Amino acid sequence: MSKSSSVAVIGAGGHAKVLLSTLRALGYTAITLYDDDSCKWGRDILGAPVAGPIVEVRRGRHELGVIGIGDNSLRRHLARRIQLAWLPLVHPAAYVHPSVELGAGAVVFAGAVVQPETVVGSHVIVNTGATVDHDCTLESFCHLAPGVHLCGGVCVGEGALLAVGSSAVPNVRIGAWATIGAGAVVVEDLPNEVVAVGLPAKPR
Ligand code: JB2
Repeated sequence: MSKSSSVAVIGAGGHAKVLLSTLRALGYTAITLYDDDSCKWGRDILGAPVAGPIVEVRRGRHELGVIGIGDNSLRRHLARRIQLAWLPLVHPAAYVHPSVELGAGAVVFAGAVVQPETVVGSHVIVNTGATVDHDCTLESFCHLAPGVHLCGGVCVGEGALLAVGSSAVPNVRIGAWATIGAGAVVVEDLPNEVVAVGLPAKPR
């Protein structure tokens, strides 16, 4: 896809700002943001306009889109509701091995590393400086916050949130929609929807 393609960013908060910087680093110039907070309409973020509410994205006739909202369930809701060609994005200062499968709308930010034969699902966030070793599976809509580290063979379930600086030993599974607290270390499989904190990470 050409770097002159018109790109819609859904959301205009902090996550959208980092996405915007990633799009710019990749050379995209025609970027428009949409957000349901009316206070943001008509403003610009890092020089890109916030055109109006999310429902108006259809009018923009954008060729590509990316969801710039960190909340995992809201990202899933929007991905299901909006018809756009969702763009996977890798910041030029990230390393992603060529064998990695990247799903629609997945984003890998600056300083992140994704090693061979990992599978990254749709609308996943691999945030700043996170590392994912070989043969991991990141299911759709999960989010690895800045500085998360996963050893090889880890599976992160759909919609799970791994907070800043958390990590996982090899071959564990973190359940869907689980929340792993900041700095926690996962050393065994964790069930769906659990909230786990500490070292070793234990359900709360
Ligand atoms: O329920 C909602 C809703 N809640 C927030 N419906 C709709 N349609 N929009 C919603 N929003 C919009 O998402 C708000 O209007 C706001 O513009 C945006 C959220 O911005 P905020 O800066 O609060 O969060 P973020 O998602 O951009 O960033 C979070 O996630 C990132 C991954 C923050 O925690 C960041 O620090 C983090 N890096």
